[in-house]
Amino acid sequence: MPDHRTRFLRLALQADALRFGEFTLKSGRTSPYFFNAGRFDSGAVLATLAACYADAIDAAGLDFDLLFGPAYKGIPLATALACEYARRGRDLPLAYNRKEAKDHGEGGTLVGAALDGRRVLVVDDVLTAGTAVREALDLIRAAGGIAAGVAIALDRQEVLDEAAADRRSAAAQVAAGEGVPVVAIASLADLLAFTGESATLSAERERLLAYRARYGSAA
Ligand code: OMP
Repeated sequence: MPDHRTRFLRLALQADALRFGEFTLKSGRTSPYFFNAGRFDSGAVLATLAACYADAIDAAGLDFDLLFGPAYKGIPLATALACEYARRGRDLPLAYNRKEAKDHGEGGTLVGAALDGRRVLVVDDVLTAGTAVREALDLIRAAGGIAAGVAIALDRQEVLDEAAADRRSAAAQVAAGEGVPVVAIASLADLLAFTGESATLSAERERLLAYRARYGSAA
């Protein structure tokens, strides 16, 4: 397992951003695990996380020239990543959106650097069905930006419809449908490998395997 995956999963468990139990997802599915990026709630933790994003993005060789953080959880993630790239000698423009349009002051829903003509990388927390990421890509294109890719922390590797023949993951469907690469620091497969190496997480691993058997993608 590449180092950034292990570092990320350890950090997520330590920060309580990755929890085991019983959780209801946006899709209505009952999941034995949940990823809450809101728990990356200190400067040091965000800096460590941002280094994991940068390593995953660089390993994938993504080509982009602006970072975009979708409201709300993508905003600190993209911001921390911009700081990490600056630390590595690359000063990237940064933008994000508001959930509600502002009708006074500068107005609008977009904040930060102009997207027009730029190759934009979306930085978000987790992908299940891909709805949140698709919305961000639509926003970027509407503002004249060029969608260059999506970077997420965790790819849950789920199918859209458990009864359908299409066993591609939602992330693979976003990549194919939107024509952009989708890169994750880690995936459910990585979490399974990680729990497989831990003596204390064997019961959790069994529940993850059962969940994957029902909702997991083929790849
Ligand atoms: P999709 O829009 O279905 O890809 O799901 C992304 C959203 O799901 C996130 O922005 C969260 O609101 C939520 N979510 C998590 O934050 N963590 C999880 O582990 C799972 C979900 C989810 O509901 O699927």
